[in-house]
Amino acid sequence: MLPTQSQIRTDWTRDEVSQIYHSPLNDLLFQSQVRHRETFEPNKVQVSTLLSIKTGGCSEDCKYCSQSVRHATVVAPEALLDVRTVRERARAAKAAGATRFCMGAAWRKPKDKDLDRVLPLLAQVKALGMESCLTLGMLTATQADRLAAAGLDYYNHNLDTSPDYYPEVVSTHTYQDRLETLEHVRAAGIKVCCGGIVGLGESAADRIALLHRLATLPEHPQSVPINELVPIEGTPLAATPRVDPLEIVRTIATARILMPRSRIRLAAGRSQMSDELQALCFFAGVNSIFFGEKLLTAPNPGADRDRRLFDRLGLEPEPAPEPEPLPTVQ
Ligand code: SAM
Ligand code: DTB
Ligand code: SF4
Repeated sequence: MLPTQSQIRTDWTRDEVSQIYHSPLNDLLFQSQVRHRETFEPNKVQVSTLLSIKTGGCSEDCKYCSQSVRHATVVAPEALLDVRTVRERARAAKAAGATRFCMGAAWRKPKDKDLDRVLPLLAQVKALGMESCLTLGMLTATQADRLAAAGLDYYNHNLDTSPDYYPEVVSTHTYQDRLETLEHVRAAGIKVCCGGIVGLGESAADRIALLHRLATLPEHPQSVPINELVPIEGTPLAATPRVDPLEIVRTIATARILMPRSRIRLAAGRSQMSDELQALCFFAGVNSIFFGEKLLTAPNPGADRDRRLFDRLGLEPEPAPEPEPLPTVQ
């Protein structure tokens, strides 16, 4: 029998978050594992696959990103993928065990006519009975409503770091812009996928401030991706020293305690992590990953390595949830 579930709180103080984050690691991991087991099956992991549907050429200057026009990286701009390619990639992802298909576009914000072209791609994913996720940049309220009406399950839009550190990493849009898009997505009734990056050169206080922001949104994001920076040649952060891996574990465990019913995804960076570090991340509260050779432009562990990892840890991919009916258009 599952233990009684703890209360969901969106009124955490920064001090409380800091105390949790800095507690002795054994205490932190014990607490996060207890929270985890209140809601989730401890050995089941949700599996998503990512596809970049529109790569590169982005006007924004996010210092970590391979797809910004401001950085000379190996990523060449590409046009939006066609319906057939997306259908094939989604089918292959489903056959490989993914239950959610996430499509990303390197836009600051989509134009309405961009959305006209994305909706048929979304329809392909829905037709396969997979959960859908999009990340297209900033959205207006009307655009979020359009995506909701089309049956989009999740929208990814990360806060990425603390409000104080954000301007050190991005200058072409603001934290407030990010918060407004999140508000539009939430108001439209789309599930929110929102997390951040560890290893941007931020301090522990910045990671704590990010976690505090996430856990005090009006509702906890249903999905919280924690990325480790994948250093990309040609970006300003290419030579950033690697963060202490235990800081990633602390970030995850704290997220699990603050947001006990949210899925926490170990997102970018698994290629550069040992199985042992990933094992600690699962123990700390991760129950979702990206599966497949590639993230958007950077490598991800291949299927073979992930099958071995799941075998070594006794983990199992979680079956797809029952699809929700499409909302009726009034
Ligand atoms: N353009 C949209 C946006 O910025 O929201 C969607 C795509 S963007 C690539 C999505 C997220 O990927 C970013 O917010 C960031 O968290 C993550 N990301 C991008 N490049 C990364 C890198 N090199 N290492 C780790 N995470 C990265
Ligand atoms: C998220 O938090 N991580 C994913 C997804 N949301 C869109 C993206 C990771 C990108 C990693 C770098 C790359 O592939 O270019
Ligand atoms: Fe553009 Fe998103 Fe990359 Fe920023 S993170 S440069 S907005 S694709």
